[in-house]
This record gives sequence, C-alpha cells and structure tokens, in this order.
Amino acid sequence: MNQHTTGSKYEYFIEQAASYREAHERILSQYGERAKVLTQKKTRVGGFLGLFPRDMIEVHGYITKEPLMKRPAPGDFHEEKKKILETVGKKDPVQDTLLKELRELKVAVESQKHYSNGMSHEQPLFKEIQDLLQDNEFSRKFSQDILQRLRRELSVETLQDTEVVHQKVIEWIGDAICIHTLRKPEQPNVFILVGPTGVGKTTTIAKLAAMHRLGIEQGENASPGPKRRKEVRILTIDNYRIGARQQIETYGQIMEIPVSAVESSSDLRKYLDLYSDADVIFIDTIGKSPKDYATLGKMKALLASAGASAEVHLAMSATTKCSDMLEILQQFEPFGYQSVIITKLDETSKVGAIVSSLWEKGKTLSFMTNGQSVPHDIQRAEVVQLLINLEGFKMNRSALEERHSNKKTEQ
Ligand SMILES: Nc1nc2c(ncn2[C@@H]2O[C@H](COP(=O)(O)OP(=O)(O)OP(=O)(O)O)[C@@H](O)[C@H]2O)c(=O)[nH]1
Ligand SMILES: [Mg+2]
Repeated sequence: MNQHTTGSKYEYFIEQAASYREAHERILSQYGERAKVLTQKKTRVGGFLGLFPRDMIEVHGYITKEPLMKRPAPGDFHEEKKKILETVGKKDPVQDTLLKELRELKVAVESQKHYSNGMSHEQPLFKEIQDLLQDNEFSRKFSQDILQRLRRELSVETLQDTEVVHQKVIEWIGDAICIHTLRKPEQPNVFILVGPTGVGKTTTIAKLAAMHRLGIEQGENASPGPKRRKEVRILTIDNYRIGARQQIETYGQIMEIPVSAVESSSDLRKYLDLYSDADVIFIDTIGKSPKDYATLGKMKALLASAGASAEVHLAMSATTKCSDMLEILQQFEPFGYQSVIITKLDETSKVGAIVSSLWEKGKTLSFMTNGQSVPHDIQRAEVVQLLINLEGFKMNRSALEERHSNKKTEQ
C-alpha cells in the first residue's frame, strides 16, 4: 500500500507494510535507489468500527531527482586498484622525504600532546611538590628523581590526595638518607675528622671526646649497663694556625683529656704506640679549602700512618650550598672517609642540600651537631631528626618514626 505526492524537486511517498523489511523491499522495487527514507513508525490500521485493527509499519520518504553517484563497475574497481598500487610502488625521493618529515612531525606532536596533557593533569600537585623540594634546597637531580617516582609509582587517584602524596615524598626522602653503622670499637679506636675550614671539626672532636670520657657515647656502640669512663686521647695536626692548638688544649684541660700535637708521620706513629692502651684516640686536623690540593696531599700522607683501621669522618656544615657540598664530598675522597658528620644544623632550616648531595655521592651520615655547646650539641644521625626540619610538607611523624626506626642498625 502506498501514497505518492509530487513536489517541485522531490516526490514524497508513504509506504505501509506488515514489517520494516517488506516496506523497504517494496520501496526499493517501486522507486529504486532514488528513494530516501525520512521516518518510519508503527501504526494500527483497518478493523471494522475500530475492532480487529492490524499493526503495520509506516515509512515516509522522498524520491530525489538528483543524479545518483556512479558506483564503479567491478572492472573499474580493479582498474583503480591497479593504478593506486602502481603509484605506491613507484619510489619518489621528494615524496619519501616529505613522508619521513611528516612522520617525525607526527611523533613530535603526539609526544608534545602527551606531555602537555600529562602536565596539565599533574600540574597543581606536581608543581607544589617541585616548589617544596626547591624551597628546601634539594638538588635538581634529586627533585627530578622524586617527581619521576611520583609519576611511576602512584595511581591517578592517589595523586589527587595531597596528604598521601606529601607523606610518600617524605618517606622517599627518608629512604634516600643512609645512616652509617659505627664499627665495633677496636682498641685503640682511632677516629680522624677531616673537613673544610671553620665547619666545626675541633668543636665536634671536643664533643665526641667528652662523650666518650664520660661514658655517654651515643648509638649502637653505647655500652649497656653502668657507664664506664673511657681512656680518651686527642691528637692534633693543626700546629700552624695561631690559637688552633690552644683551642683544643683548653678543651682537653677542662675534660682532663691529654692533648698532643703531631707534626709528622713518625710523630703520629709514636703517639699511636704510646696510647695503644687508650680506648679512643681522636685526631683533629687542619681545616683546608677543598681546593688546596697541596696541603690536602700532605695531610693525607701524614694521616696514612694512622693505618687502615682508623675511622675517618668528613665534617661538613649544613649551611653549605648543594653544589659546594658535592665538591667537598669529591675533594676529600682521597682520605677514604667512611661517613659524614653534618655540623651547624641549628644554623639552617634547609636540609635538602645535605640529603641530595649525600644521595648523589652515595655517602652515609654518622653524627649531626646543632650548636656550640660542648658536649651536648651532638647526636647520632637520625633520619627522622633530619626529616622534621623539612619545611612546608604535611607529615605523619609517628609513621615516619616507625618506618625509619631500624635504619641505624642497617648498613
Ligand atoms: N651554630 C653552631 N656553631 C658551631 C657548631 N659547631 C661548631 N660551631 C662553631 O663554629 C666555629 C668554628 O668551630 P671550630 O670547631 O673551630 O671549626 P674547625 O672546623 O675546627 O675550624 P678550623 O680548624 O679553623 O678549620 C666556632 O665558633 C664553633 O663554636 C654547631 O654545631 N653549631
Ligand atoms: Mg679546628
């Protein structure tokens, strides 16, 4: 069944049938490919006085008078395919170069898109962490490592949670700090402190010597039970600077610790023999610029007489900037120092440079000093004590303490 009206440009039709399929077949057979369907719906038709109507499908459409697109005949299609394959097969150097450049451009655009998408997605929290690391004076290398870990190890959901991200970053900073395990004391335990000028070597020697003298040394080597006053000696090779010898001798007098000045390798050997029954022998050295290679060389030759069992520590001030710390750590390498003592922590709130430089050079930390008072202002290096100096981070201290509590005994 159909209705058919003619317009100026189109002829309209309505076709009713029992199913869509039947309607479409009829439309195709009557009007051919020019028939275009506009709408189709279900409708109820027939029945006597509204009784027993039938469900029918009604399709509205029009017949276009515009010429149809020519479909290629099967033969034409094969002809076209052959032409295309021939063009593709031909090597055109200009076209090849262009294609190559286009491909490279596409890769560059894609990676740029990926990068900018990533950044815009990450930006607020990543920027915040980056700024915090920078404010705390972490090195670029260290900050980049942390940011990469954030991208790699945290899910997109976790990255929305400021507190979790802060705590994670603090944990990773803590993991980067390695605490030196003190050797089981030999007798005598020879402890040498080297380092740049004015960082607090002599003061630190005085603090450590006093602690041992009083039997209140800290850390894993602290003897359990009643404290035993130890036999302590101090040697100094700082004979050249006016007042230097007097400074350590004054500490020695107050603490009742013998202090001797050493001028040569044979001198050093003589005193080490003489004090062979002492518990600890501390050796204070001349503060030297890490660039004064000649004096550093002489000092190294002299200290070599202390033997391989001597424990060498490098004193470095917490107020030093990161690039200088890296240089100091490098220049004092010939002394074969086993660990670093960080001094003057009380003079700065920025601990990023210390953590970054030690991490970059793979060095451990043994003690931290935080004031001029002898002997109190010194403690065994502790990860959490450093972390709590970090500014601007939200941190859960008890979780950090739990995480790092065993670190002292790890090597
Ligand atoms: N604020 C602070 N000052 C310290 C600390 N340790 C040492 N000092 C001070 O730093 C200054 C230099 O200390 P010294 O112990 O003479 O340093 P040094 O490395 O022996 O110096 P040189 O022998 O000249 O190379 C002194 O005024 C000390 O009181 C510390 O932990 N905090
Ligand atoms: Mg000194």
